[in-house]
Amino acid sequence: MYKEAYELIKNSKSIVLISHVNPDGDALGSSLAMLPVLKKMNKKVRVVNVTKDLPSNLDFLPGFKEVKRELPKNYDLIISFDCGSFDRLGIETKEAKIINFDHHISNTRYGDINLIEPDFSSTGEVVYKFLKKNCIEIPKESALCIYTALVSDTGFFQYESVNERVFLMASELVKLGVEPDFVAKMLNEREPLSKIRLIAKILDTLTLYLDAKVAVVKLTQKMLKETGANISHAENASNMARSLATVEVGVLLREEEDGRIKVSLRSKNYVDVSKIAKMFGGGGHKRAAGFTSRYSEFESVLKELLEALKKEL
Ligand SMILES: [Mn+2]
Repeated sequence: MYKEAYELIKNSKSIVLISHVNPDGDALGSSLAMLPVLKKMNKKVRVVNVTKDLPSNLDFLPGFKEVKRELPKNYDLIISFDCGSFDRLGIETKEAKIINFDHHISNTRYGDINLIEPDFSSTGEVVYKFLKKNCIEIPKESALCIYTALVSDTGFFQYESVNERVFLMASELVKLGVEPDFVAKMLNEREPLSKIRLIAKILDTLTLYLDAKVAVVKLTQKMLKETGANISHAENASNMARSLATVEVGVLLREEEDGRIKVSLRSKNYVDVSKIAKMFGGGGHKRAAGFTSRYSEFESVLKELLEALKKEL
């Protein structure tokens, strides 16, 4: 499959690298990792993400400024990254062939070639495997992007997906010139004041349920307006809720611009939140998943969710 994907790339002229809406470090990092590789192969390449405000803490990734919101006029191949279902790419067309790089267990396999590794730490790791399998030299810029993808999705080597293979990959990326402290400072030490103000508001809503095993925090559009923060600044809120000693599942209920409510779930030890997200039409990983609710009031969303969680606790 990895060889097949390489053949398809070789036989394509104009390629789109695209990741899911509201991208994280893995989504953007893994797509940007392929940019210098394809440029070296003399391909016409455009990196696309339809999101209006990309997370500013990822602006150090080589190629960040080249990311466009629109597809080019002509292209013959789409490569998608870190995206469990086609609709999360935010594009209409399905005309070109698709290679689907991902590690979500819930991936719907919408590609013509699907490189899905549910046990992998990150989509960055799938990209790394692709480069290795095809004996492609890893450019320094790609190493930085893959490393960023890796630390973003493992919370800097904290989660269950971290194993010897991950450290061996990290070791090689560092050998290729990645400076871990630089990446950590870029990702974590450049917070805007608006984000800290937003987090204060979100944490103020923290409520415990089900014998304090579930912690729920809320984000409203009003909070975004009051603080001037954007929605990507709330990314960590469910992790913070989970970090409480008694808590197994941390939940963020997020009011979207269109009034719908997005639910993100983080578990600590045993609840498979991808299973719960799937029940409500979403997806993700065992310890991190999400869905958009059919309800648009916090109370109804929460009632339904707590009923589902109760059975798993
Ligand atoms: Mn990922």
